[in-house]
Amino acid sequence: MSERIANAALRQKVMSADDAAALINDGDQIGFGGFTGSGYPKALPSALAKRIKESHDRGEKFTVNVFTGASTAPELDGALASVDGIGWRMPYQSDPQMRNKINDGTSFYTDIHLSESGMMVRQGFFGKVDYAVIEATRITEDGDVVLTSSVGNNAVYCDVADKIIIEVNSWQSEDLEGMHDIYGGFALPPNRVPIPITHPGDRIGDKFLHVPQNKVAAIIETDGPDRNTPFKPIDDDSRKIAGYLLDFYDNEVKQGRMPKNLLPLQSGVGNIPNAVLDGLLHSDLEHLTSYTEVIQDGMIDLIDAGKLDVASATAFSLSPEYAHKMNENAAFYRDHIILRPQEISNHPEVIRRLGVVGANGMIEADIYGNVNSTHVMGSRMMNGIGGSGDFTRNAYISAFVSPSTAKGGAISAIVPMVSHVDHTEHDGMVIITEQGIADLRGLAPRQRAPKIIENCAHPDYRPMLMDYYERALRDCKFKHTPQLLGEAYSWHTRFLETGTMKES
Ligand code: 0RQ
Repeated sequence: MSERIANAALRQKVMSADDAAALINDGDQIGFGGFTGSGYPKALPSALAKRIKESHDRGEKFTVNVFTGASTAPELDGALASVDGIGWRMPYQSDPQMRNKINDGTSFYTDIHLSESGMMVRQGFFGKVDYAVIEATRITEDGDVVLTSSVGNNAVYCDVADKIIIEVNSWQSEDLEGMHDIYGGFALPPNRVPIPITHPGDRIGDKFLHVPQNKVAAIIETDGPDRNTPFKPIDDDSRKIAGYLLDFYDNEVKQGRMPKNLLPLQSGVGNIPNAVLDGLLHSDLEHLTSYTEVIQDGMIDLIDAGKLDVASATAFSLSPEYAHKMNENAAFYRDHIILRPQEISNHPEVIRRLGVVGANGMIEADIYGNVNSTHVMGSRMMNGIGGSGDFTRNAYISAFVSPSTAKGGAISAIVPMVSHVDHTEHDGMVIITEQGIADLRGLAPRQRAPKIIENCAHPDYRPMLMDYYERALRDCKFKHTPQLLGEAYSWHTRFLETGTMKES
């Protein structure tokens, strides 16, 4: 048995994943660890999926409700979704199987702000949580848990669940001990107190997660890696978008609106944020900080180059090469990285106080600056809102970044009216595509539309958008936000009918 379980009483609870899965029943609500493919339990979900499949083969009903931090991996979302085992799911996912089950109507999905997911569980809106299933790199002699590559909602689920199952994963570095900062000061109103973070590097909690030993129902030993996906090489459009964003930051510094080392940075994951981090690496900026959700490869490069002093997040989202590097050098990186509960990494109060500078991806924006991050053609769920709303509403500067077209040019990312709204025109401040940048701060709707169309839309769609806007301005009775309601979604319906938003 692994010496990573130092507590004698908890060592008695070690069992196989199949035996632990046998504890779980139809209808149970399970709070799983895991955030962007890091620190999720690797063995229990597959064993549970097997049990669910066997039940279904016998003609019995068996589904569970799945709570997580954010997206997980094929071994969790994929395994359970592929056997139709998930009745309901929250708060964020990005797994292809899970996405299909949401979109074909098999599973319910409640897509909520990541900062609010734990809070709502504490408030009891989702009912009783039966099991918390989390991943640890080590259990101390006192029975405290050293978490792994994500913190997510682990603390909430362990606080509220009836029973706890812990996977102790020997693939994860034991040197992660000291990287986590588990804040336990949450209370429900009217007893809330200020969260005492005034700098991204502040530590306000404990390095261990304390779990009540009497709730621990099983411990499973594992040794599998996180779902680490390699990053695609940075493409030209991403480089252009990153260039516009960095020039914009540079100008903010020149205007005296940001200090020379910028403000704490937040970025989504993907090609464009990666290009931004690469741009920062090749800039002469120093003493950068980050207050974000996920640590990605580019941030590790910035730490290595001595340009990023500290990064605060709730999880890693690293390529296999960088995950290996983290495992080898966690003792060094823990001086520069803090992993916090997502209730804190994404907390509006802290984001607003620190003046975080955010940049997130989008599916589409409309000519007035409303943004859709989640639904393709208004109905098909892509991933979820994730933390984009937490940051966008509260950041000092909120940018949305996207190529100006999708699906080989058949879809314009700038449309007359977004087919679903995640971020209203009141929240986003800057829109950037490879065509250019529209700084919308302080602009009224009629001042925004020409700017977004001229600066951000693809030339193939620019005349169509301008034509729509000019006719809306002429024919709409009310001139504040002119729309032609009978036509506003014609771009989406044309795509659904003909396969392109372009007019024939
Ligand atoms: O589809 O995979 O089939 O090729 O959407 O698009 O351009 O690769 O961009 O990976 O950055 O994702 C908004 C989904 C963008 C993401 C979204 C299709 C496109 C492609 C992916 P394929 P790209 P990205 C921090 C904050 C919400 C969560 C968030 C997201 C696929 O950024 O999930 O921000 N955001 N979290 O073809 C139809 C359009 C489209 C479109 C793109 N207009 N119509 N399809 N696509 N635009 C991070 C966390 O919270 C963890």
